Amino acid sequence: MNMKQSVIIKNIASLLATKAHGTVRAGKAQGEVEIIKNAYIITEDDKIKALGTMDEYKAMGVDESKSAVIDATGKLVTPGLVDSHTHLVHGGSRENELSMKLHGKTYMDIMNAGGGIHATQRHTKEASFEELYEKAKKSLDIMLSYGVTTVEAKSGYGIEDFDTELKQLEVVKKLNEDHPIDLVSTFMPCHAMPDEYKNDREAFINKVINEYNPKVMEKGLAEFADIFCEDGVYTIDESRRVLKASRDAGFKLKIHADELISFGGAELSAELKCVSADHLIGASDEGIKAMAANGVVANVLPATAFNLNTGKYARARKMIEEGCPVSISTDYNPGSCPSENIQLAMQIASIKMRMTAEEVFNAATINAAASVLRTESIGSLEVGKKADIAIFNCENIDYFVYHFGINHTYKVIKSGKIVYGA
Ligand code: IZC
Ligand code: ZN
Repeated sequence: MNMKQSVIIKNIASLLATKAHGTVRAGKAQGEVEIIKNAYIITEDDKIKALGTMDEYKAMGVDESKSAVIDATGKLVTPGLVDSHTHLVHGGSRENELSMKLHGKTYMDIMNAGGGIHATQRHTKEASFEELYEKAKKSLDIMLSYGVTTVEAKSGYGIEDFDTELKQLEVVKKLNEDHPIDLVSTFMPCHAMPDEYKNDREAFINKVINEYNPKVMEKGLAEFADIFCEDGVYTIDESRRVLKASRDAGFKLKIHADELISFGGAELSAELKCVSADHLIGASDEGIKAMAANGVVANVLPATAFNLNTGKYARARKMIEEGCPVSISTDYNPGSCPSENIQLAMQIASIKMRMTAEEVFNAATINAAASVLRTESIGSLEVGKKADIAIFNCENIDYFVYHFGINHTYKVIKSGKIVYGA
C-alpha cells in the first residue's frame, strides 16, 4: 500500500480559509473573507484534509512523525494564487519599445508600425519548441516563486502561421505535464489582423473558423478561445462572429475587451455570456451592468494599465458595486506587461483601483479560479480541494498589499508537495 503524503502547517498567524463551499465572490461578498488566527492546515496526498485553530489541532492529538511539518509562526497562508490571463509562451522581448513609449508613441502606434504583437510574432516563429519551452519554464518558475499555482496561457503569436500557434499550444501542454504549476490553455489566433489579409479580413476569419478551430479542438490543445476585440484590431461584429463559432466548436469563451478605449467589448462579453472579459479599462457603465447580469467575470489586469501609463485603470469599484465578480491577473506578455509578478498586480489594484486587501485576495484566488472554470477544485482552502497553498512572510493580508514591490513568498505547496522554499 502507498504511504500517504502529508504536510502539516501549524502556528499560522492568519489562514485565509473557507469553511463553506467556495464559490465566485461578487458585490459585497467580493470583500468578505474568513481569516482563522493561530491556525493549522493539513494535507493528504494532493488534497486538503483538515484546517482550523491550533486549539482544535492540539485537541486532535495529531501524530506528526510521518508528515512534513512547517512552522508558520508569523506567517500568512492563502490559497495558491491563480494567474488567469497570460501570454506565457513567446519568443524574444520588446525592450526596444520602451524609448518609443517614452517619446510619446502609443501601444497602437508601435503595433501599426510593424512592432508590438507583429514583432513577437516574428520572434516566436523563429524560436524552436525547446527555446520557447525553456523561456516559458523560467517564467513559470518566477510565477511559482510569487505564490502562483495555476496559470492560464494563450497562443496568439502565430496568428496566420498556424504551425506557430500549434507550437505555442504544444509548449503549454508539455509544461503542464512537466512543471508543478497547472496550466489552462487558450487558443487566440485573432490577436492581430495579418498584413496579407488586411483587404480581405473575412478570408482570415473564415480560415480561423473553418480550419484552425476544428484542428485545435480535435488535438485537444485548448479549452478556451479568446480574441483581441479593440479599435484597429477586431471589430465588435467580427469578434461576435469568431467567438460564436468558437463556442460552437466547443471552446469556452474569453475576450480582450475595452483595453485601450471604450469599444463595446464588455457589452459583447455579456451578450455571449463569456466566462471572463479581460482588461476592461474603458468598459462602459452599461457594459459593466450587462456583465454583472450575465455572470461574466471581470478579469482586470492592473500591471498592464500601469505599464501602458495612460493614467487609466479598470473601474473595479464600479464593477464591484454593480455586482461583477472581479479577478486580477498579470497579463504577463513581452509588450504591455513584461512582468510575471502577480503580487505587484494585486498591490497596484489596491493602490490605483482602490480595492481592499480582502477584495484583492478574493480576486487573485477564488474569482481567478472562476475565470478559468476551476472553482470546484482550486481558489480556496477548504477540505477536499486541491492542496495548492501559498505561505507568505507576513502576518496578515493588509501587510501583504501594503508592503509593495517585494516578494512575500516563504513556501509554496502544489498538489500537496512543497515545490518552492523546501
Ligand atoms: O504582445 O502586446 N494586449 N495583446 C493585447 C497584448 C497586449 C500582448 C502583446
Ligand atoms: Zn492579454
